[in-house]
Amino acid sequence: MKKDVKKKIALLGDPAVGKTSLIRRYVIDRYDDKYISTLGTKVTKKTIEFDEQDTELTLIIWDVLGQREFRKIQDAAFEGSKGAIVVFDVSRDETFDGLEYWIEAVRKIAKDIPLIILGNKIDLVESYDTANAEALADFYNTSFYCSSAKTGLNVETAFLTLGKTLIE
Ligand code: G3D
Ligand code: MG
Repeated sequence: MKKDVKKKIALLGDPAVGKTSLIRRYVIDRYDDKYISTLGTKVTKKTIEFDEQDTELTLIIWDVLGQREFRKIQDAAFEGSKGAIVVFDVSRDETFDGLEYWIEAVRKIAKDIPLIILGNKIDLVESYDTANAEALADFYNTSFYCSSAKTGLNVETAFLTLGKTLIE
């Protein structure tokens, strides 16, 4: 019989890095420029079939509000999370500096859960030096991808990679 697995994951990162857009791109395969700010946290579900593992994985995706002053709401979102996608915006360096805050915050609550680091909005820059992001990913023992919610680049890859880790 097929295994039915449900896992909660969280998307986090500074405001406007593209968390909500990435979820929307992944779940309904659409990108919308006219986007309404996320209020609090929002939860979306997406089911992935892993035929080889004979497993159906339902990701319960928490869209975590990016303002750091909402720490209590964030902690509630991290509670019980089995994985996280940590997002920054490659066109705004200050959002890269924010990664450490987010990773430490999620690790404090959800401990050593697997993480994926995404440098989003890669469509906005002509070139991007990934050295720092790769070093950070190494430090936290995780993977780093450049992504675009706009073009869809690496969006599915990020969720699938995390999902696969969660059923292993
Ligand atoms: P957040 O949920 O992290 O706060 P949003 O971020 O998903 O709301 O995105 C913030 C803004 O960045 C939105 O623009 C959105 O359209 C844009 N955006 C998100 N991802 C990408 C991307 O990959 N490429 C580009 N070019 N833009 C992106 P607005 O104008 O609505 O503020
Ligand atoms: Mg949002």
